[in-house]
Amino acid sequence: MTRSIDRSRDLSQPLDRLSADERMKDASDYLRGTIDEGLLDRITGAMPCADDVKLMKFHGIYQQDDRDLRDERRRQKLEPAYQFMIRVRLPGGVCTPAQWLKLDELARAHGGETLRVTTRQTFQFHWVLKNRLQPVIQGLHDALLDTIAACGDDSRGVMCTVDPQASRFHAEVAAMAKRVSDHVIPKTRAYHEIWYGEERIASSGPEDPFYGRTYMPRKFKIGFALPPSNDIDVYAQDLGFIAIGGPDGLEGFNVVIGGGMGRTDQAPETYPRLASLIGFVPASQVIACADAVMAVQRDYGDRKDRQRARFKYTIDDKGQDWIKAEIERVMDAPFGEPRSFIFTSNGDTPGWSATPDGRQHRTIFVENGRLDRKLLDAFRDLARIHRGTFRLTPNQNLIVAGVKPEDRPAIDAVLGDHGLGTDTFSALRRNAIACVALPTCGLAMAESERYMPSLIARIESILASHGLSAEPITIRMSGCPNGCSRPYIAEIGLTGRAPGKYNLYLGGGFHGQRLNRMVRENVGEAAILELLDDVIGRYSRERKPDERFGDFTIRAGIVREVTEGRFFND
Ligand code: SRM
Ligand code: SF4
Repeated sequence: MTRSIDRSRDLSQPLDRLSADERMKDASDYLRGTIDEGLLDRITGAMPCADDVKLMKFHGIYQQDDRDLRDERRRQKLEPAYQFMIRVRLPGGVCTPAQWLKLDELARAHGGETLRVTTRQTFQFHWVLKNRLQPVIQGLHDALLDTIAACGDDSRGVMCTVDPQASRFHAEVAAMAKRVSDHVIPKTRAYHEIWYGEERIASSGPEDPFYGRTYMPRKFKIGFALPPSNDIDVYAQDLGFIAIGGPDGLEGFNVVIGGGMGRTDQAPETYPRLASLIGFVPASQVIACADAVMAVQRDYGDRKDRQRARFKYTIDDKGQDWIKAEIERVMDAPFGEPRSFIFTSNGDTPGWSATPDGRQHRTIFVENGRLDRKLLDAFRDLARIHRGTFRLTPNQNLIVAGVKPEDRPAIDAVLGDHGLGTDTFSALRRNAIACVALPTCGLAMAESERYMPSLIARIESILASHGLSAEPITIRMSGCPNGCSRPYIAEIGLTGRAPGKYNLYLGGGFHGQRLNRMVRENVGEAAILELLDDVIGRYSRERKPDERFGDFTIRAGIVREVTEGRFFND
């Protein structure tokens, strides 16, 4: 019997046996809750109803407070300095100059004069006050942008390899990523009613036929990679498609399932996992495949324990062979044999590059994706003259894409005027990612974005002292174990444990193909630098030609290779 793609059946278990979040979703009237009432409450800067705070995530909005001010405000008996983060839905990270100018205008007016490029190729506004939420979302709507399903238990922003020179199939694959993104977003009209003020239309059937009333058990992430670039870190996706081309064009995709980074310290039942390769689908079957994979996770994912509700745990609990067979049954087609492919890097290459169609692209390094006032000014000037698109990279950088050769001098002139004409950053810094963390992230245990630049400067000195200044090494920092910078696949990974304290990991693969392993737990900067000095020194003396740092740490016996796709901290 073929299972239905639509969620026509009720949950097999009574709701009262499921987690509180499941009951909250079920009672939300397809993500409406009482958000509209809460927005009108002017007594507090927060949403008065806790369930609405959770529901707003499905609308791409997070309630936060300024953690730098928490203690002081508590002392003054004031409520926390509430503000909101808004995440835009931007499949494949593509935006037009007109959209850029709108984003810039909204960030200056309502978002603390800053924008953040995220590790999943989109923009985040921070510092938005409750009464400014509707103006921002309506402003985005004017620029044909929205924030639907940028967060929440649904399919998040769909990623796509950004480097347009990587493959002649880039346009086809980017269009596919957009199609999948449009296909998998929730269909409820709640967003339109709450944020655009549209009237509720009576619906004859379920408002969200695929998701049903309780949506996914947890967030679900999809990405498209174009070898040889693995910039999207396809093995960190719940569902990854690896594009395979042939002599006649794009043939289809290898499919990987069950990637994920999040773990909880001291909870060994949670772990990062690399996605497993399960087969090949022709390009014509991508939507059906995405539907089937999501339907299997929707129906079998853990809805009692949110800590184990991600797809990676469903796969490990049910068994990969069983999951694959179930996907094939829902898809009504078997997977083909995986095709061969090679990844060489998961980073970006700053500077100009050319594509076969005669266009040029300028990749600009943006440290940790933070667009401050200075960078906003520069990109506003670029957006005023640029006739192509902007691309946001999964490494938090920006590409001025599709520049005609005759327009290049004007782009160079603007970059020069803003001090962005030359790329002077070290290879280490260019291959670094840090998550947002403090002061906005409510889950941060330690600094990340604000601390990483100074730590890198110290590691740069170590590399220089060992004659390795030009060595590209991937380094990623997260302010907590959730791993928003995908630290568990970096050659050097750091995750926050407490203020100034981090777990240190070594041994990840240079192009995101291998998990790393913890080598120091809960240590400060001095211990981190001492170990890195020792290991980098050995790397300089003992490395084989072209041997990557992560590979070296394994060959030299500094860390044991993680071979099972999971992470172990022993
Ligand atoms: Fe993330 C939660 C920021 C990519 C794993 N993430 C959060 C929240 C919303 C904190 C919260 O729940 O209150 C952070 C908001 C901070 C702030 O102030 O902005 C946050 N995550 C980010 C971003 C902005 C980091 C960045 O510096 O760019 C990234 C936004 C991506 C986007 O545009 O959609 C971001 N988060 C990721 C990634 C990387 C990826 O998806 O490729 C991961 C690891 C992959 C994965 O999902 O396994 C990731 N974020 C998490 C988790 C752990 C999930 C888990 O399975 O355990 C959480 C916590 C949670 O969901 O409970 C989380
Ligand atoms: Fe916040 Fe942790 Fe994600 Fe960093 S890794 S943004 S601290 S949830």
